[in-house]
Amino acid sequence: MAPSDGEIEKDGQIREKLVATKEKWAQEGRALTGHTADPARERLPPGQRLVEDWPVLDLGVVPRVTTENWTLAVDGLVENPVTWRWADFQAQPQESFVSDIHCVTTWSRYDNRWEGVSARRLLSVVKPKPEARFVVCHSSDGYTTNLPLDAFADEDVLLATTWEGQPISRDHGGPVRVVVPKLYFWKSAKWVKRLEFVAEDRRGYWEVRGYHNEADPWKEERYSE
Ligand SMILES: Nc1nc2c(c(=O)[nH]1)N[C@H]1C(S)=C(S)[C@@H](COP(=O)(O)O)O[C@H]1N2
Ligand SMILES: [Mo]
Repeated sequence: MAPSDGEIEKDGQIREKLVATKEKWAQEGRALTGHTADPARERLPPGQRLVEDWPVLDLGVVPRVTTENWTLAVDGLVENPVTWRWADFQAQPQESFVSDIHCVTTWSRYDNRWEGVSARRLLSVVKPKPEARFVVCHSSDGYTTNLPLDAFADEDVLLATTWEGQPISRDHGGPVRVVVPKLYFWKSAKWVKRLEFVAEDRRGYWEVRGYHNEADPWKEERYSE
């Protein structure tokens, strides 16, 4: 039997001050340059700076997800809902992509090598119904983020289990996190436990706190108007 989510323990508490600070940044439009850029011509989106390390950012609640207790439910408007455990996930074709990370807090990191199951593979298994137009990602720390189905279906979107050849660490959302390279990194859910396909858009944790619904770094979609 797959353990129910209630059994996944969590360490830490929501860092309310940090959340409040980020909400304030959204209100103030922090780091906005007012410029857009073309990814075919430039590597670094407007207002971003390059880092070599990989910062950890989250709400402060760190779930104890392991390959033993991890489950992924894919449900909502799909023909074939599934609940995958680790072995089911590993039985899928594994793919590897290299992509850049762009975080709304202005750091970017180039050339991250990820391995895992592509969103396209997952879509071919669950088969979204024609009414499905958005995906809500749910995580074991209580975090959520929303994506248009088109954005989730992009060829470089991955349910990633390794980074630079190593299992993704607990802090970075292991054992399985979503990676959506073309959008700001808050759209990439760590500790993903459920992907819900819906007809109407439903804003996630940061999207209801002033962050942009689409989150394209090249259009500098940091915050909503
Ligand atoms: N489950 C979960 N996923 C999350 C977050 C979170 O708090 N919880 N934070 C988001 C934000 S704001 C960012 S910038 C990235 C940070 O990922 P990292 O800690 O691996 O750099 O995760 C995103 N995904
Ligand atoms: Mo972020």
